[in-house]
Amino acid sequence: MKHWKNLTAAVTLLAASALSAQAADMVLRSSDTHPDGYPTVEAVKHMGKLLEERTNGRLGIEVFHSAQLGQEKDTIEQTQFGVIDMNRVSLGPFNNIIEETQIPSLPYIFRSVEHMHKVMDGPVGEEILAAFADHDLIGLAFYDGGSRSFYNSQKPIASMADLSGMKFRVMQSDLFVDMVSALGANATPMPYGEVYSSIQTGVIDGAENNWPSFESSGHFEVAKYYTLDQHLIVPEVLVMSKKSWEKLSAEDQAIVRQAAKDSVPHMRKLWAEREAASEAKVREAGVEIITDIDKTPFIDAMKPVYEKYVTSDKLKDMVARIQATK
Ligand code: GTR
Repeated sequence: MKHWKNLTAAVTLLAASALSAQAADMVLRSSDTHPDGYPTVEAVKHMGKLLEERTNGRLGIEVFHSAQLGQEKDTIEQTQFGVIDMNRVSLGPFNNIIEETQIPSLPYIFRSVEHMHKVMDGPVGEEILAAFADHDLIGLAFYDGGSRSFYNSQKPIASMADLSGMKFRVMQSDLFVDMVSALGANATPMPYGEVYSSIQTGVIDGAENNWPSFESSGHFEVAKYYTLDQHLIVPEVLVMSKKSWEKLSAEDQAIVRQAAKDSVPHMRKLWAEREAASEAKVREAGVEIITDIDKTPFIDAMKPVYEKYVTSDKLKDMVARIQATK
């Protein structure tokens, strides 16, 4: 029921925009959960400008930010149906449907953001993008999502023992539920848009995210302790509906692919700026930042998660290639 209500709202909004959009002959409608000005939103707008320039206005993009078209899981389905043309999402909500996306979503798989860039810019990244094609989607490019750490409203957390029994929201992915359980805490998968009020009312003790999301969502107002355990460096992905893709000529498909790739350096620049600005804002608000933590027990605790999710030879090989990437 809720699903259909969301779908109806999205269709109404998209129909209204079709009447008003005049910048380009074909306007691709793109969804994002983040507010206007967030690096992912601005990067897709930048891609839209490149498209307009390169097609003399035949193609353009309109970004529906702030979850106007719904929460990520619902918008993914709508993109598969072709109701939404493009979507910028975390890889997390794809974990239960596209097994390859689980690999860069594994805790502590990347040693650093630089390591993640190297992997996702290379053959492993291309293989993961290609995997979307079996699910009515076209994987276009990866964006940055920094590193994710736990925050909560209760107490400073500096060790796994401190996490014990606490309740954390995770993205709707079984892998993240198991990650939190392996650390001795309880996971509640829920849409991003419900996290603020759930922390405020005590339904959960906290959640986990990067600096820009912790800040832009306002979660730092209700969760005053942020522990930089950096358990995840999950890339974000820009996808297109296969239905919309098939309406384009081969030439335009190539232009769309290239414009998506060309938006990545712009995104990375905006990301670095926003990370610093968000950190400053959160610190200024008096959030206690816990940096003195030994990550080794956290990393060791992830062994059963790897054993459960990295099962086939294909996935094992992918993990090995990531670990071997210098
Ligand atoms: C953000 C990410 C979003 C969304 C959100 C979440 O960092 O950019 O796409 O996945 O986290 O936790 O739901």
